[in-house]
Amino acid sequence: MENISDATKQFIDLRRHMWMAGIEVDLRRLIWQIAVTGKYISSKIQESNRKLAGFENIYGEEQLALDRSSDEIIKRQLEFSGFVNQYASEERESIIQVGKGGEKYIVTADPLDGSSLVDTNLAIGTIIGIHRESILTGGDKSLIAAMYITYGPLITMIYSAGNGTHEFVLNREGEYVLSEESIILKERGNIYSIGGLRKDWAQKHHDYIRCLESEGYKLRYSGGFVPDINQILIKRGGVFTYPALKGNPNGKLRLIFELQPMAFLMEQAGGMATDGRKSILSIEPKTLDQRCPIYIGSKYEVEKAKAFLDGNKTAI
Ligand code: AFP
Repeated sequence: MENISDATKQFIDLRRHMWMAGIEVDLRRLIWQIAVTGKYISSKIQESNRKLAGFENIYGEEQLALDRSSDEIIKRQLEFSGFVNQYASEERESIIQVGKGGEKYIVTADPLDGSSLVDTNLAIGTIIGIHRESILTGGDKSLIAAMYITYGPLITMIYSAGNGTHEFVLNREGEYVLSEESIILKERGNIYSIGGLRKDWAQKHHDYIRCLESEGYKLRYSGGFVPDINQILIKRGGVFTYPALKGNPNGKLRLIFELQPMAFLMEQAGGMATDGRKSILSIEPKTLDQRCPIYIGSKYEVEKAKAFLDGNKTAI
C-alpha cells in the first residue's frame, strides 16, 4: 500500500490494514485481540501507579506487581481467543496450555518490559511473539509475527506478520489507526543506545562504541528496551546494544521474550539483529530464559559491530 496520505492513514485501522495486507483471518484476529490488551494494561498502569492510587488500587484489591497483572490480562485474552494453543511469558517458569489443544499458534510475551521504570513516568512496553511451531524446536521459521505496544505520551503499537513493519496509534475512540506504514531503516543512523556497565564491557566492544562516538553518534538510552528500540525504528536508524559482559557472557536480555520479536520487526524494516556473530533469528533457543548479547538496528552499525567483534579491522 504505497504512498498513503496522512489524511487517509487515520481511516485505516489495524483490522483494515491487516485485511488489505492479505494476512490470514485467524492471525488477523489474534493480532487484534493482543493489541486490545494494550488498553487494559495501560489502564492498569494508570490505576496502580502509586502516585495516583496509593499502594492499594482504587478497588482496594490486592495489588499484584504490574508485570504479573499485565501477564494475567494477556493470558486471559489468549484463553478466549480460540487460536492459541500455548503461552510462554517472561513472568512464568514454563510454557502453559491456554487452548483445548491443536490450536494454530503459540504466543510469547514480555508482558511489561521496563516495569522498574513505571514510577519514573518513562515509557515502557509489552513485547509479543507469535509462533506456528514449538518455541524451542521450531527453528527460525517458527516465528511468523511480532508486535510491541509502547505506553508513553501516546499508546502506539508496532506489528509485522511478514508484511513489513507498521506503526499504529491508539486514538481517542480507542481504535488503533495507522501512523507509519512500511517503516524502512536508512543504511545508517546517528543514535546509539548502549546497555551494561562500561567497566564490564569486553575490549572489542569498548573499541566499537568508541568508534561510533568518534563518528558523532548521539547517546539515547532510557533503560526501557521497548522505547529504546522504538526510537531506532521511528528515527529510521541507529543501534541498540546490550553486550556480553565480563562475568556474564550472555548479557541481560532474553532471546525468546525480548530479542526474537524485536529482531523480526527490525529485519522486516530492513535492519539487522545479531548476537555479535549470528543473526538472532537463526539462534535456536535451548531454554525459555536463555539470554543473548544483542546488536540491533540499521545495517551499517550492526555490520560494524560484527567486524569489531571478529577483530576484522579492515572491515571497520
Ligand atoms: P526491567 O524490566 O527490570 O525494568 O528491565 C528492563 C530491561 O530488561 C530492558 O527493558 C532494558 O533494555 C534493560 O533491562 C536495562 O538494563 P539496565 O538497567 O542494566 O540498563
